Amino acid sequence: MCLSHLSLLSLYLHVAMGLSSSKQPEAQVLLLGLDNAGKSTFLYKLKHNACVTTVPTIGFNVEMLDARKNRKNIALTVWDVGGQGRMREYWPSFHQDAAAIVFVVDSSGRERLEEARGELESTLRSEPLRGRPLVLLANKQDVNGALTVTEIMDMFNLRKICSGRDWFILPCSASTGFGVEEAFRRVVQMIK
Ligand code: G3D
Ligand code: MG
Repeated sequence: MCLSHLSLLSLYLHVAMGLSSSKQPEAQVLLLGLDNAGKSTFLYKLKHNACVTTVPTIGFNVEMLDARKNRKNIALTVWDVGGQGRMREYWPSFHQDAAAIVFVVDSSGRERLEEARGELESTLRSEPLRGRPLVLLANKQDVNGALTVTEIMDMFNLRKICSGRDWFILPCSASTGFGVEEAFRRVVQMIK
């Protein structure tokens, strides 16, 4: 998989969905995080307001969402790239055209937080993503004992690793829907 394939696929999706001639502003959003963080659940909750039974994403899911900003419609393409180890090497291919990053963390999985922190840090070091806004979702807040936003912010040293970009962290539960719309609003607000 390479960038040109992605651009072609994106173009194909726009044509297929009748958006190619709409002159509507467009933006691509990257949905990242470890496997099992809740990315696909978040995406389908947002898109269909439904709890869809997810299977580990092999490759990627992509959805188009309509948003409104400054009284204009924006067509958002959200790429949900598989988080499993072998897929992570493809993440950089998706960086080029991303207007914003949404990084999903499983707040109930303390044992993988360090791994998630490391992945976020290396994502933010990617040159094409320099200055791109980040929304960090502290997901699975419905689980007893889930880490709070403040705890994750401290553990990830977010203020430091996000210097030079707009960022926001917010609690959510992709499966119940708590925080999902708010997360989307934040993303739209931050897109330049
Ligand atoms: P991924 O796309 O990041 O790999 P998925 O993750 O969206 O496939 O979700 C992985 C598992 O976490 C799924 O459970 C899903 O239902 C669950 N999940 C996602 N978001 C939440 C949440 O906010 N709260 C809780 N409690 N669970 C969540 P299964 O059991 O299907 O593997
Ligand atoms: Mg998935």
